[in-house]
Amino acid sequence: MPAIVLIGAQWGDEGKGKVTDLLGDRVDYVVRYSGGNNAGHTVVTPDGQKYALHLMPSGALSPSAVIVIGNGVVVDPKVLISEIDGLAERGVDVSRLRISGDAHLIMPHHRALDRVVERYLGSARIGTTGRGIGPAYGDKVARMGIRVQDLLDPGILRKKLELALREKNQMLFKVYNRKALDTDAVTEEYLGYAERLRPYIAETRVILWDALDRGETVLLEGAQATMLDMDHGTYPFVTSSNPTVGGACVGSGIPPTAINQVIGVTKAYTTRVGSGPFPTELFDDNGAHLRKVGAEYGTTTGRERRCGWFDAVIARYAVRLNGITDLVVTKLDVLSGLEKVPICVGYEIDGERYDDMPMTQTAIHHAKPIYEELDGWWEDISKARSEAELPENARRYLARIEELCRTRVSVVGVGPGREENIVRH
Ligand code: 2SA
Ligand code: GDP
Ligand code: MG
Repeated sequence: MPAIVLIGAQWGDEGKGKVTDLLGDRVDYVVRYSGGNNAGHTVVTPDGQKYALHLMPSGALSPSAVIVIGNGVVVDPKVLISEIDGLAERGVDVSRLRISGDAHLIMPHHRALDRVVERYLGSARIGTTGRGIGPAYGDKVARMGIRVQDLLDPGILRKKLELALREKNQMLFKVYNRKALDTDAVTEEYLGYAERLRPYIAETRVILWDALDRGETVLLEGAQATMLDMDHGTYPFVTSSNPTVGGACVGSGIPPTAINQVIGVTKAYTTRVGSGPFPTELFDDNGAHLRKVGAEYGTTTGRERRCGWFDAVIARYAVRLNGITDLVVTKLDVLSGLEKVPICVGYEIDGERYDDMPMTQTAIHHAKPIYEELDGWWEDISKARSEAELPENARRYLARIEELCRTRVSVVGVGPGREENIVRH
């Protein structure tokens, strides 16, 4: 029963979409298990076409896989429908989509609250994507959420919406000075979406269990990443779900015993969007090099990504936390042309050395990176397809990452294209 989990090992945008696409032909099912349309995965297909996917699993671009939106996802139906239509227009067969009836819906009040709460937080804001993710998960946990299956029962939909909007309109929106939302209008809007989504709604757990029983391969595709995990990341500067390996089981209904490979994706350097601690962040020309050469702008919001050196403390944390069996190091090509490529091997916090993540948020905010300075390389490596074709210093850099993370680097990305990789194992 092979299930593979794909996890972001940093703060997101490691290139997970490209890796899913790469695995494409080997997998029969691709499942999104957490997050919503805050995610942004960029895939460049062999014919040079670029796709930016938000809710649809990246497996949508491999022609045969069944694509599943699991129960752990929060679905903005308007965004999903426009993504379905956009892919269909470009010739992608979207009839392979299955959506769990237990996935929660992002409602207009969630999007409104996401924005006003960020404003309310001021300088303490999280830097969310503004897509309503946090408030939707908040209502899920408070047992006030509206689920995809509720779209199939107009009476229930209206009743649940009335309840949710009474609370939002009479309390929260008053506090935040927002105009009340109209139950009738929202019900009508969502019943329209129901008609479009009805053919795709299914009991996805049984579909996946049956697939595993038949020996088919299921890929659980992560969105966001380890350091954005609600429990294991840099709380409160995290997303409101569990992108880590445990979240893959919870958000899909697949048991942990079905998982036999955990692929972690990391960039050869580090980026982060939004607020929160980032020990190796660069504010100099090197940071500007990484942003420019790596085209580090958000796929969903277009925000500039913060850039810094590779942080082995974080990468090792992700390896241990998720049980990563294979590491994919993307964007090694972006480091070409730098005199030195430092790797952070530990932190100095208030005079003490840490090789692992410190316990408190305050300590992480005070962490100063301890660097090992490796020599850089000048060659363009985007044409390399085997390790032997890499400059010696690039090989040394990879070997050091492997050593520090204590897991094997199986694939190295040398460009955004589907074929721009070195497969080592
Ligand atoms: P949210 O909207 O509640 O999930 O935001 C909470 C934090 O999670 C971060 N976050 C992300 N970080 C990196 N990439 C993400 N997806 C997009 C992309 C981001 C974009 O692929 O580029 O376009 O801006 C993503 N989604 C959420 C977010 O920055 C907050 O720090
Ligand atoms: P995801 O959220 O993890 O799927 O990643 P994103 O798609 O948000 O961001 C990763 C970006 O890096 C995308 O624009 C990819 O096309 C690009 N990319 C992926 N792998 C490589 C690589 O090896 N080299 C370069 N230069 N770009 C890459
Ligand atoms: Mg992304």
